[in-house]
Amino acid sequence: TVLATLEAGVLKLTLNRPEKLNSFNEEMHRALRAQLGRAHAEEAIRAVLLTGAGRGFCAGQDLGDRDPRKGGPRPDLGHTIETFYNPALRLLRSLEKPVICAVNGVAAGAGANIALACDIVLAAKSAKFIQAFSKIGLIPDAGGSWSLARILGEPRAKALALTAEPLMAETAADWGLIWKAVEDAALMAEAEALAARLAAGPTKGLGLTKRLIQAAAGQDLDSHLDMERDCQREAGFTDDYAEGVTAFLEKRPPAFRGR
Ligand code: LHQ
Repeated sequence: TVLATLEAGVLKLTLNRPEKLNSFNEEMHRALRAQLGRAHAEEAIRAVLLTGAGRGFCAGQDLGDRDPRKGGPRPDLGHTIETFYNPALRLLRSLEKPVICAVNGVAAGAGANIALACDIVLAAKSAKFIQAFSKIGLIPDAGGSWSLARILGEPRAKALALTAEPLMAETAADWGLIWKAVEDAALMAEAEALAARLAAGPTKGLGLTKRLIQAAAGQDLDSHLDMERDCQREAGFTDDYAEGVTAFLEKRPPAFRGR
């Protein structure tokens, strides 16, 4: 349910239940979590590229999995979130390597919010983001109520979440919700080139940069300046920093090794 390839430092993960628009069943949850765990553990992985198979990116939770018409007790959605979505979100955000998301088609519900949790989001111009939750009586999960409010502010966050109106990729980019909207036919090539470029980068420094930017909204400038000092100290001890400066002085491109 998740195709994984590792090439030149890029772990490419393709959500792969195209007949259900790559909505999450338990098997896909487990597969994604295993791959994200692997991205943390393996030094050879220096960037992650997340995308979807077929015409959609991801339609969120597979709603066929818990059909109320079948009767029985009401499902504990908090349990699903605690077991699957929250760990995946935490793994994505805490991974100190760039995560690129190529939103190849519709991203709905938790599928939209998993995309928004990635570091750099490219979307096909035909793709749309739908906070579908309110249509079925739920709240935006997978970090959505947090990221929408933070990125867009309350007016747009509330309107998107309360109405579930689709947001086209170009508007999402205009609003700063994603990095850019690209022509459908160019999406994968552009996303792969970006992932390859970042995978050849100074991984430790990129990871520390991600850590800092994510921490910014949660602390005051004074604390943040201390954190920058500590992170820069750590970056300054890396082989890649020595290589970066050496390459600059020798007027040649750097050969970073990710440590
Ligand atoms: C699907 C799904 C889907 C199953 C398309 N499930 N089959 C929820 C509960 C539990 C725990 C915690 O978290 C959550 C978080 C959530 O994610 S809640 C939100 C769940 N997602 C949605 O409500 C979105 C439902 N899907 C849609 O509204 C539409 O499918 C969209 C707008 C995504 C795409 O529309 P279309 O392009 O018109 O495609 P379609 O609706 O015809 O879908 C194609 C097939 O995929 C179809 O199956 P079929 O057998 O009829 O061809 C759909 O039933 C299936 N599918 N999403 N979430």
